[in-house]
Amino acid sequence: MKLDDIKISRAIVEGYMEDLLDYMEMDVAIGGGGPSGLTAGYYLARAGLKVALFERKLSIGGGMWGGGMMFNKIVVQDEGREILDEFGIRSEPYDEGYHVADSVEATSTLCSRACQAGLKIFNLMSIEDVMIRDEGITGLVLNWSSVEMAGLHVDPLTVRARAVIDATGHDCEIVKVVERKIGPELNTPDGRIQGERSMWADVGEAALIENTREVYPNLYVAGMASNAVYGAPRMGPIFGGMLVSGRRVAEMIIEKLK
Ligand code: 48F
Repeated sequence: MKLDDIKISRAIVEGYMEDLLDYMEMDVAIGGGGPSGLTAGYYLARAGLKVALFERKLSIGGGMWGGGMMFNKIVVQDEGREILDEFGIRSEPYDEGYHVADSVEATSTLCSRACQAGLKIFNLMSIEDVMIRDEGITGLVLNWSSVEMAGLHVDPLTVRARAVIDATGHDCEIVKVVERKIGPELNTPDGRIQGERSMWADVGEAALIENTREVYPNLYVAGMASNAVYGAPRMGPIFGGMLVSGRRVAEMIIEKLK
């Protein structure tokens, strides 16, 4: 077969533009492709919702690839193992209630299974703002990460969504934008971001599920962003809570939108 370079380029541009136009309007937009965002995307897509995830970096997976201090293993507790099993990610029991998985297998499988369930991932895009209307958050304001990195002054584009999930991790970037734009109106004790506390796996993991909530109309927090917004500890390389938080936020949104 003789290959035509222009045909290859045309296939990429046409395919991408088709996807981008298709996802100008969707049910759920997820910010951040770490374990909580990917898990949420998997369960939402499996429930038949139209859902896209926007990730700043080239690679998907957030803080899961590196395990703990670059030892590429993650630990989950029993509740997290259920979700690893659902994805077909292998784990080994360690001590009672602890399970160890290979972080590369875990991350790549989460990503692959979520895509195959119907989650659309746009990588290399950064969420720089949100659309705020009377009824709450109605969409995301996006730009290429390369524009952000180069410090170029280029205006962004918008996509509409019925619900948005902030799964941007420790920095809770979407909630931060909302706080900056509207002041102390968040669904937290004083309307503001409470800030992440120091590492304490036991307390952090327990608080995470409680903190996976709707923090402003149509804006939900999942994963580490939840603990950062609600003032709970970080938990280091135990990942069960991230997976359970992703599933929990999906259940909440499915219940609301369906
Ligand atoms: O940090 P991250 O993995 O978030 P998570 O799902 O999981 C946290 C754990 O990895 C770990 C932990 C476990 O105990 O504490 O840290 O809560 O993934 C967040 C992703 O969001 C992307 C970022 O590049 C990362 O891949 N991200 C952050 N801000 C933006 C963004 C933004 N403004 N636009 C797009 N992506």
